[in-house]
Amino acid sequence: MPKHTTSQIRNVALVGHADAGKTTLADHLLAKGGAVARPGSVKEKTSLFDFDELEKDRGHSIDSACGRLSHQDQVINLVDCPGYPDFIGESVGGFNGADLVLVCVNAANGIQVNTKRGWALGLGGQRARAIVVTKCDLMEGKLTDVLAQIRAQFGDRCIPWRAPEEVGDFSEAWTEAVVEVDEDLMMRYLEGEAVTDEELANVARPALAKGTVVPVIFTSSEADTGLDSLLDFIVELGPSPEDAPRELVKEGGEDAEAIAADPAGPFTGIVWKVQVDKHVGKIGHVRVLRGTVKPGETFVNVRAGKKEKTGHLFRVEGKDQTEVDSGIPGDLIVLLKNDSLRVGDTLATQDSGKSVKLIAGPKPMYSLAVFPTKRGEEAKIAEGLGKLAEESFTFSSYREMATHEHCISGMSQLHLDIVLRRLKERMNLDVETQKPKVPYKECVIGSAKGHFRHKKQTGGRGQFAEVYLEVAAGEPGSGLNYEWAIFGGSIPRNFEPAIEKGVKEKMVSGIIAGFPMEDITVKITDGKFHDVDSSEAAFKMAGGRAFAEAVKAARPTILEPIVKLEITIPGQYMGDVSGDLNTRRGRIQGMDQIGDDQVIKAEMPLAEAAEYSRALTSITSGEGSFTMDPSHYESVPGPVQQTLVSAFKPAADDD
Ligand SMILES: Nc1nc2c(ncn2[C@@H]2O[C@H](COP(=O)(O)OP(=O)(O)OP(=O)(O)O)[C@@H](O)[C@H]2O)c(=O)[nH]1
Ligand SMILES: [Mg+2]
Repeated sequence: MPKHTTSQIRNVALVGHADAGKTTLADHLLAKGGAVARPGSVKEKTSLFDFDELEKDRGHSIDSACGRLSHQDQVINLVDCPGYPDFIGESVGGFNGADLVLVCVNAANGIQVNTKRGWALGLGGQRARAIVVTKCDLMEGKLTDVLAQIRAQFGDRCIPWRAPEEVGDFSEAWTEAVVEVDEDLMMRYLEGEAVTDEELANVARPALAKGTVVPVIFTSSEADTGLDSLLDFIVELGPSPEDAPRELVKEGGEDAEAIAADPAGPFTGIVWKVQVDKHVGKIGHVRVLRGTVKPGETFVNVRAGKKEKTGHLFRVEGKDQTEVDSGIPGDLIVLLKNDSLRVGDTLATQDSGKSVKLIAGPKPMYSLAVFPTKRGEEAKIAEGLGKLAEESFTFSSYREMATHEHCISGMSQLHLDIVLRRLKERMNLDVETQKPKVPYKECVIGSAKGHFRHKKQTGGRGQFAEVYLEVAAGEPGSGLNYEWAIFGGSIPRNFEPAIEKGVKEKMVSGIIAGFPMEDITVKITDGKFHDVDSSEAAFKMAGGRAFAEAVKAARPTILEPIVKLEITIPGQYMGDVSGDLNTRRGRIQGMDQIGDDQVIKAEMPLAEAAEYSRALTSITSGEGSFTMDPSHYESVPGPVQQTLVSAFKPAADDD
């Protein structure tokens, strides 16, 4: 392949639902472009894109993969993304690496969950999109139905491009849509003047880039139809990196500044994919946006605030790496051994305080707590999971402070299974998983007095301390409000810290159900001491026990975290979803209709939300999705409190 310039590059991501035939299409396009002698095959486990053993085993894609071909003297980089919604994070990467996204629709199955999600990912990012109808061989004679479904879902801007005859003539609609990007041309068109083919061709590219038109292309890899048209489309209408400048923004999205794809400018790039290889180490896939990268150059990772140096540069095709001598704007290059890189990072010659605006993925909503199967591996596991999180837009690993558990979040059980399998394969670390603990809290809603007299005489020096105190509910967020109200020296002041320590220890370990206690006022009112037998230890003990006694009398309550949910479902599931919310102690707060979808705003106890991801998937056959954010704490209902209290086995107090 001869050397190319930026305007000759087309970066194309293939997204859509599982089984749409994306990988097969990508393999066939490579063969069309002469990059391989004959197309690889998913079925025969020879696909250039599904090269991973796990992918071969399962017969579908798990990771995105790259291929490269040339057509009409242009270079086309293909990024094939997996279609299972569990792996949508890979499509997010594809969107961030590419300038054109092909949303693939299986002609036989029509619009599916991940077709919609793939489509929706592009909405915030102004990425040019086209729809590729695949497997048309299975639906001959019925393609107008397929098109009708696409237009009903994604709008009338979806217009066939060089479609088979049976689809009909859409040239009028096409003209109407593309002239919209050019005001003069649109006026002339509306006034009935002739618009030349050349004029139309000139506005088609900007129209696609702006999304005023979404071409629909009909293909079949099996029957070899539409593939040449698709390649023509990519090079003729698809945006080059120059047509689709990205933006640098400050945190929060302000002060947007377009990044011109200038090979002479200061280097700016975005890490759109990261892999950690057992042997090679970290592989950072970088889309060059500006400047020319060469080996041995320093750059800064803006997020990490870390200087790094490029080593040898590569490009990747399937599982093969080829060394290259430079990367110009638009190139997808690979950096090795730059350890600070994680997906979404901005790399630049100099840190300008701005990062490349990203297309963000959905927040991962399915969480598990992980535990080592071998003792002493906690730190290694946290590190390993942290590395895996660097690879994914939709996987996170974190320590939950409130429960002291190490948790991971992803899109689904399957997604987390695959991540943990990698932890095992690459780092030889085994874990067990459990539902994460709910960070309950204890508090009191009333006030009460407490008293404890600690006295022990076991020969020799005894132990003595007596404490009277009062507790009352504190302001939310106030923690412990500790007051010393001893007058007349019934307890010498030097025992004050010991009593406070006794109270604090009880607050940490919890009193009625083992959860940390919050927001309480404790007033030490009276007590007794003994010149010889009183000690700090004795007062700590007496303080703690007096506190526990007072709390038990002050209407102790368990608080649970409540989360806000925003649930998006196709309208027909409304009844089932709201019925199910009721059974999970959910409260609907509002509803909105967006297109065919219903968006439900609701609150739900976190304890019930742990299983919600699974429940919603099963009620809506995978079509529903939701986001979850912490909201506030509330008292648990009586029966829940009883269950939690009776499950608690307090540690024996050592007298
Ligand atoms: N009839 C027919 N079958 C096809 C065509 N293209 C692909 N297939 C078959 O459809 C199945 C799925 O193809 P893939 O290419 O793996 O689909 P995919 O979209 O990459 O699936 P995921 O990786 O799970 O997202 C395979 O068995 C293919 O042989 C086509 O044009 N016509
Ligand atoms: Mg695939």
